[in-house]
Amino acid sequence: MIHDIGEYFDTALALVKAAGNLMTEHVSGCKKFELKSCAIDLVTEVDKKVEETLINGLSNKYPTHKFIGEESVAEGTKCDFTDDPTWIIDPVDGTMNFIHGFPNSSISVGLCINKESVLGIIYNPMLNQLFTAQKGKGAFYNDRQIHVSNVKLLKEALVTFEAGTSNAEEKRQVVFQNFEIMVRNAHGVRCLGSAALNMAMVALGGADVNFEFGIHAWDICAGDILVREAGGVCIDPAGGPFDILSRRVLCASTPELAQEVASTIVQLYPERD
Ligand code: LIP
Repeated sequence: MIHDIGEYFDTALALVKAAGNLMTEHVSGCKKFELKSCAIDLVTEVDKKVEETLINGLSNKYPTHKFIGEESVAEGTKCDFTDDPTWIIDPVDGTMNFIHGFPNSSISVGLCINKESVLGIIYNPMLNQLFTAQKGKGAFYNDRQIHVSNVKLLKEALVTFEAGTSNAEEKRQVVFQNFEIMVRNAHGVRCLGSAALNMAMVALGGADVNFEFGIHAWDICAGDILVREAGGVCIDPAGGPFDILSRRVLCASTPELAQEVASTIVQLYPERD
């Protein structure tokens, strides 16, 4: 079957932009939320509404396509990843930020065909930041083409990573150890509070490397193609090939930097998606 990626992209972009209005109604934060797996893993009605809007809009137009959405999986839908066209959706990536009114959260939508991401959209409506990529067509920030930096050494790199949404002791220890390693060895460290926006910053060249353990496919699907189309690399944090279901990601401006970080950090292997 021939897939019109450009047409899929246009449809998804229109839906994502419209869904962004559901978020901007809460620029000062969204104080009503529920807990999911633990006290720092959160969901709001807006997360659910954005996901429903995107899945309804896309499935009406493409009834044979499949979906993996953060909130549907949280509510018990199986995370079924096949060769079929599969939309992977994080309706609000950075829910903690969204709740507090810290304007770093995004709608992150990727489409995989034959298990490879072919388009990605990361939209932060709070700051009007739109990052997009389609396979073979480059990566864009608000319609301007973007490229990763040329940084090859950790000591010259601005690094982003996160404490994440699990407060399990083993995870916490690894975060603390890697924080110390990065503060000692990198040029600078930042935490944006949105895995998708962290990856978008690598694509933009504003940051040079990002890694995280415990993320899910919906946090990184769009970011993966965005970084690659911007000329960067996306790998497993131990240095091997990227695996979208592994709950592990490392993306960087150059392969040299990616491998240096992979060999420097303490590893964690969460249960797969
Ligand atoms: C979260 C990100 C956070 C990251 C977590 C998770 P959610 O997404 O915002 O930055 O550390 O691993 O990906 O739960 O807000 O969609």
